[in-house]
Amino acid sequence: MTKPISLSRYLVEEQRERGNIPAQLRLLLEVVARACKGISHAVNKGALGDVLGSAGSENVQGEVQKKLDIIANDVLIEANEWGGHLAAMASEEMDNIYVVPNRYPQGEYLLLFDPLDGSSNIDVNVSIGTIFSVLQKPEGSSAVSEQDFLQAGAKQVAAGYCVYGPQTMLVLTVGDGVVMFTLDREQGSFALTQQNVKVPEDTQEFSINMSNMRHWAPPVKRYVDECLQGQDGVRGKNFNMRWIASMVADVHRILMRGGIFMYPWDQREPNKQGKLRLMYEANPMSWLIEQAGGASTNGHQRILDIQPTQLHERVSVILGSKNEVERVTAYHAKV
Ligand code: P6P
Repeated sequence: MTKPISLSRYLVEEQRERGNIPAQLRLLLEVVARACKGISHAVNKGALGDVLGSAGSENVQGEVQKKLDIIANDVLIEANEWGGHLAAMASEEMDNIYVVPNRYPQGEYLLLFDPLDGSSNIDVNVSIGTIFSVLQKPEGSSAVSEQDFLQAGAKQVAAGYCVYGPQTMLVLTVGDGVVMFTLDREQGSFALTQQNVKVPEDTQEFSINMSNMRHWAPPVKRYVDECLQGQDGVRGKNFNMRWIASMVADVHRILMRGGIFMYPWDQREPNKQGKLRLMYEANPMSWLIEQAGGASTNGHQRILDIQPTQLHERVSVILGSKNEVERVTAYHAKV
């Protein structure tokens, strides 16, 4: 097998061939990748390091923060603030945006992240991950503000995640398809292991937290009921179900073999659009899925077209194999 190329070489050659990764964006992606290596190292310590358990604080979502949530957030802030490629950062773990301090030069990009998604899985050794999204600071805006972040997902210039599983893998798009890198711990760098990732348009695998069934809206209940009826029902085929309760792990599986992931609006908190956050979970994952030939809606519209009004706003998410997402979305249209 020929030696896989490194992330750095991939980014340089992409810029040379397609001109879609300017130097500052390449620096940003390499810094985020290096930060993810550091987070992977911390995650892998487990009980051998003082990294498990609760941090004794809550985030803006009102969720108890795990120690690793805080560690991962700090790693990303410290890795990115001095490079001159960013104007500001936003994180699930911070109420407000983090403006690059005056002691460092400000750049043209905005970085948003969920530093450690799937935290409830940390203490039980199940895959978790870092999700990130890159926007361009709007032209002409003087002092960077939260308003500058409120751009539709279609405006992203890069998006990706790092999944800390049996392998640590970095998955990335800059708008020219999806590529995957595997962390080579002997080299200490990410090696290109998959290009031109494609999500099959059909699937026999759905992913949803079934314990919420009684709270779902009718279109979601109809879709899942039909899957459960199997080959004797209207779908004429049997379905499998997976729910890892770690979006990064569920989305990675879908990128690798297809499937449909749903965290839909439900009646538990009717005033909330959903559980997942638009800016740093749904948008980056939706772009990756679309770049791999899949689809992603909130049941009514393409997620990447949603104009955000708040930094931490939530959204209903239905993403994955195109034909299945279109079916669920069509069921919503018939209500
Ligand atoms: P539930 C993790 O907390 C997360 O934000 C996603 O990664 C995951 O898909 C979802 O929440 C799991 O939610 O309600 O099944 O625990």
